[in-house]
Amino acid sequence: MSLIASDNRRVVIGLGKTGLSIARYFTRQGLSFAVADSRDIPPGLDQFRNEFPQIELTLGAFTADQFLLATELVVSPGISLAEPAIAAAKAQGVTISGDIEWFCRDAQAPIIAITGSNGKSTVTTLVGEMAACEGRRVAVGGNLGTPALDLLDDNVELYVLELSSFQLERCASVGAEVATVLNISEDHLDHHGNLMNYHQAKHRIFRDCKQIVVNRDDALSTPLVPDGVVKWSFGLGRSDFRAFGLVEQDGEQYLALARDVLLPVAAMKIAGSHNISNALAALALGSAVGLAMPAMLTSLCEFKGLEHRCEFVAELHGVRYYNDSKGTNVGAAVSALRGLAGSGKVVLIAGGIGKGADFSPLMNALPSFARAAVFIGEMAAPMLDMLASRIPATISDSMAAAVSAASSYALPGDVVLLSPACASFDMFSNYEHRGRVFSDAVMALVGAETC
Ligand code: UMA
Ligand code: ADP
Repeated sequence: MSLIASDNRRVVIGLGKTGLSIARYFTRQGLSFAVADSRDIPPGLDQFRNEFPQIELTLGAFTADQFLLATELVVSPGISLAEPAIAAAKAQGVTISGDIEWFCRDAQAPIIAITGSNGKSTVTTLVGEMAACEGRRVAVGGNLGTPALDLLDDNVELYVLELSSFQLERCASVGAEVATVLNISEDHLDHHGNLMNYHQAKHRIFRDCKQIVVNRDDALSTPLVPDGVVKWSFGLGRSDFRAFGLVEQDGEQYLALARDVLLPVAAMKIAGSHNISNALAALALGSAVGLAMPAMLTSLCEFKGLEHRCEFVAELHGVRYYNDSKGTNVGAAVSALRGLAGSGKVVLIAGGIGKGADFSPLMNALPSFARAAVFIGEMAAPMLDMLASRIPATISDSMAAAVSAASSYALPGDVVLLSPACASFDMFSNYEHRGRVFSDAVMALVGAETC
């Protein structure tokens, strides 16, 4: 039996931030729709009932034939397309789309589209700040912050969108002015099944784009595109034509484009080689839409980085504590580990929900960069096993205990780094919550030791 009335055959699935933004958009467009969410009490329920009292809403577990009479399912990113009720409808020819598809069809200004396994939020924010610094009317959002459809506005001159693999897999064509896959390393394999599917979902960002930005240090970031598509690149090697890179002069490293030396790396506040990559990627994206170099360089010098991304928390007894709670996959944790290991060593706090990842790159990196490791959450015991005593390690059952254990391993000059390589939902409501609990535990330690 279908719960969808015959004049209501477009169904918005999911009532989180995305579902609400789609409902608002369809209402503005005068399009009829119904809404379904598999939860009994989804997060946007009260807001939805207030804003859309007339719209049909179905709550609770999806049933196999629920969507068979629909013409289109507009599916939120958090819901798998393999969900049996959705897969059954798709097999019957029901169109599947998502918010980004609708956004891209309607957006009147150029779109800078950004995806990748890591660095998306940093680069998206940076490009947005560069455009604002130049005085462009820019709208920034997508997977980061405001859902894309809530950004649509005729006054906007430039859209900067962070896009996730979930959003891209349900978008037929982005049509961006410039698109990039910043890098690819394993993530969300519990959802995509394998790296190939994840890679394919990410590369949909290049569909119908006019220009691309590729990472010379990551072959998986390069798409096959027609000859007419303009190609920019970034990488930590030498610069070249339309290729941002690094040059060394008098022992100092500089960001550069072709033969132009642009900015000493030391002038930026964000640290680590992964952030140099992010800065070069942002310069390439900004250049592709004609942002002026002085405005871009001013923004680069001013940008302090985002919360929960290699964020400095405090120093105690010569040990610096960093919150990288957004390091939610193995690639991110490895780059944070490399980036923050200076003259001392790192004591790493990691663990949580593993998302089906292969942890061997992290385990292999630990002996070179880390003095010790403290594991937490669901992955704690498996990670301890995988480490196989290559460095000292222990398991803690709370963040406070993990911080205390890490501080007892650390020596002056070391860094204690929370970069979990995992999702947070086993112990925390989200990565921000995990980061705050870590920072609070560090500050409590500082308070106790300095009283
Ligand atoms: N859910 C159900 N049943 C439903 C609908 C959703 O159980 O019927 C569950 C999902 O399984 C998921 C949760 O609800 O666990 C949220 O899913 P959603 O699609 O309703 O999420 P939104 O509130 O719409 O937020 C989404 C993005 N969330 C996800 O992709 C999981 C947000 O990215 C994004 O900011 C927002 O749209 C606006 O575009 C968050 C995220 O974690 C920050 N993204 C992942 C990441 O960055 O790694 C991809
Ligand atoms: P995303 O939005 O893709 O999750 P963020 O900019 O929020 O990316 O950064 C998340 C984490 O990924 C950071 O805390 C850091 O550990 C790591 N990271 C950031 N930029 C890069 C990069 N270019 N390469 C590898 N890891 C990175």
